[in-house]
Amino acid sequence: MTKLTLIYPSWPKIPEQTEFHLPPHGPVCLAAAIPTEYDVTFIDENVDSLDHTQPTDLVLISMMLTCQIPRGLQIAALYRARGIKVIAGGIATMLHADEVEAAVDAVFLGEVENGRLARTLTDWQQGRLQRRYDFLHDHPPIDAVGPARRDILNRQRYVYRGVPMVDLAHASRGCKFNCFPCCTGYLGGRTFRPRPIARVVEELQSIDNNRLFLVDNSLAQDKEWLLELFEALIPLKKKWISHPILDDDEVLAKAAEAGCWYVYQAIFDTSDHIRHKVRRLKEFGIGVEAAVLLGTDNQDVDYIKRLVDFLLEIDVDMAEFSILTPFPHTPATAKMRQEGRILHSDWQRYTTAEVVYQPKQMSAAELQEMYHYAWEMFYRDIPQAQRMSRLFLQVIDKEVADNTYRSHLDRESSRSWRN
Ligand code: B12
Ligand code: SF4
Repeated sequence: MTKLTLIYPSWPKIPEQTEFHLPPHGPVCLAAAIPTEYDVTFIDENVDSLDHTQPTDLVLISMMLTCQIPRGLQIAALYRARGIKVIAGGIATMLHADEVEAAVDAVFLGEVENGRLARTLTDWQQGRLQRRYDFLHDHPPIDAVGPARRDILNRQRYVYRGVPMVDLAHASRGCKFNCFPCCTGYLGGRTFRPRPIARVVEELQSIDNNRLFLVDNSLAQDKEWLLELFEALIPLKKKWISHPILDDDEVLAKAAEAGCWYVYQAIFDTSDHIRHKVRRLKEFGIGVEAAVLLGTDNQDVDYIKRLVDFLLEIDVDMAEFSILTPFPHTPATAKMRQEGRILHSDWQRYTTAEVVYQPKQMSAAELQEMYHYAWEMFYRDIPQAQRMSRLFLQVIDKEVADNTYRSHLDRESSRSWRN
């Protein structure tokens, strides 16, 4: 049997964030499109060590983040030195296509479904692998997206304090918005592409994990579809996390009923609009993890101090601070490049924990200092681990209420989380 090694390179973690590892989603979706005659070994270098001397016929490297690129290219060089061909794909490959193409045998840009990856593998087997497979602006039909192949994951590796991590899944692709720091418009296109709800339900039902992360770009794109999706999720009794959900009472109520546990909510100002949004989410029993971008052109040192006070005042459950980073193919980067404000392209340092551009109303050093200030101030009185435990307790309480709590999976029982 032809042996494929699929590798997810390690990336530098954000030092301020509690370190945990989620099962990668790109690789399991990609694996679902590999024909069954191939034997697939998956290595997530974030949780497993890679032995590049093991026998393999072909290497596939999946890269999601810009800061994963340097390590991904190092791995490619190790295999190519042995004469083994390397194909790279995934979000970061799409964003850094030329650079990656120069370091591997082929780049695959875009989504693999509808036989596209199978045809690429056939090209390789027949000795006519092309340098570039470009499907970036040619998305496969959305109903070609099948259930991900989660069986390739080494499950025991994705555990935090004895508790299995959430499983990742998605119900749609594309995003109709075009927010300035974001590259999803370039990647998945600006058309909302919802998967057929029956197929999503079928996939989620088959996942042997009650806790999920729906990684859809935005659950704020189509009210009717959302209501239908959430209605269909109710009988599954899954508990899930997501990116922002449409700010609409009917939708939020249905999301809560469908098991929404908490959302990553972008918080960019101290307005009443945000205050009400957070209050309403909480009223519906949905937790809030604030995703806070620091360093936008309207912010100065005082603004960031006020923002942190505001987060504490409106009582979000968790906060994740990121420094605005000029990732390729975002509107923000186009503007910064034009203004000559990008300091360097050392991708390893593009983690969002480090300032890599010249802010407008602060020095780079001041912004870096304010980033540390934000993490420290927000978690000063209630540390991160304690806030995270509270969120876990919320899901445990929801599960106990609807008889889905599986205490044997949480090796540290709910009692230990409460202590
Ligand atoms: C899930 C996710 C995460 C998860 C990742 C979990 C994990 N273990 O993998 C978590 C929450 C950890 C995460 C963290 C971060 N993320 Co994130 N994340 C995403 C998200 C929402 C979805 C990615 C995904 O799974 N897509 C769905 C899969 C199916 O698509 P895919 O990967 O493209 O795979 C398809 C194809 O590309 C192809 N494919 C994939 N691999 C390969 C390989 C080969 C060989 C081939 C042929 C094909 C192929 O097959 C798949 C099916 O068609 C994206 C946004 C988005 N929607 O893409 C942001 C995104 C990737 N994240 C981003 C960012 C900025 C971050 C953070 C830095 C944010 C922060 N400050 O915290 C952190 C990382 C911090 C750190 N250094 O520790 C940016 C990337 C920017 C960049 N250039 O680096 C994105 C694009 C979001 C954005 N709005 O800009 N993230
Ligand atoms: S930030 Fe979210 S809503 Fe905005 S374009 Fe990116 S994925 Fe879409």
